[in-house]
Amino acid sequence: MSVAVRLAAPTPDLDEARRQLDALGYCVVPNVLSAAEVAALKARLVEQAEGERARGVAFRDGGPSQPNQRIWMLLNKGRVFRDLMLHPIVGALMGHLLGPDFLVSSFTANIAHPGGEPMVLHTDQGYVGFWTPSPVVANIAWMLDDFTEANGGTRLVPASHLNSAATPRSSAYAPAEPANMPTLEDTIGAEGKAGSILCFDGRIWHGTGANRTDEPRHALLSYHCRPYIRQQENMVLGLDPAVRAAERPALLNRLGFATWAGLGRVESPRPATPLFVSSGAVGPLGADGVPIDA
Ligand SMILES: O=C(O)CCC(=O)C(=O)O
Repeated sequence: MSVAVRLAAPTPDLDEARRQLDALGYCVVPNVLSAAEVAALKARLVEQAEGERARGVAFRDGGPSQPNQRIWMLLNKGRVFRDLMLHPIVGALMGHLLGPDFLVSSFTANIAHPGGEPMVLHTDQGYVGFWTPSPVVANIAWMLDDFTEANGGTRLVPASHLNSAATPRSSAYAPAEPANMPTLEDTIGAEGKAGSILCFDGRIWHGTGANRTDEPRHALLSYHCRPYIRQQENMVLGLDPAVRAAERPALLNRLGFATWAGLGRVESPRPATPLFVSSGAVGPLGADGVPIDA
């Protein structure tokens, strides 16, 4: 790295964490999860990952030998994951970056196994196609193992969220001009103990690090967006109907089942309740109000 960079020291002080997010684009907050919570999340994740491999539906990446495993749509894969999306830290940090009505865009896991190669550097809102003065998406990486430089702790380019020159210039998911793109040499490895979170602004350049140890690095990735941005996981199509029927309104609202400024509605823009999971779409009617084929 050619110039000295300021690093975000892990902090339990959420005001300081928010200042670091603004100035550097990321922060690490320790002790967000207890050892028991980490153990429960990790046990469910490891079991699910094994199950997806056994069933032949595992998604692998992390280089040509594809050692890493991604687990998608965690919202369908255990109450322990759904509960996490209502953890107070989510509101405290996502609310700061994205406003109070942010949504869960996707909730996934990345198990970075030994031999995993660094992920291509990217920003999580590259598809927007222009730099935005505030983030429209943001991420929390929930550390279920210690994150270290050696085991693939997420690599970030500090303060790159403020670098409008390194923004993709097309509306597709395209890289920035090569001259402006950061390289791995510009990155630092985020470190923290299991139970910490790494929170980062959607404009910051980052990617999974290489895992040069003998142990896998387990992380949950909750990706959040402003309420007018399309979610990465399609909750309407993808959320198990049994989960939707049983879940708490607070969670369903955060998954996008409430209208926002008239968006996401079915029929009236003024639903009678804040939560508007409509099963009452109005079909073709004759002038007398009786359903017709049309
Ligand atoms: O696994 C990580 O450390 C980060 C993953 C990431 O950057 C991504 O999925 O876009």
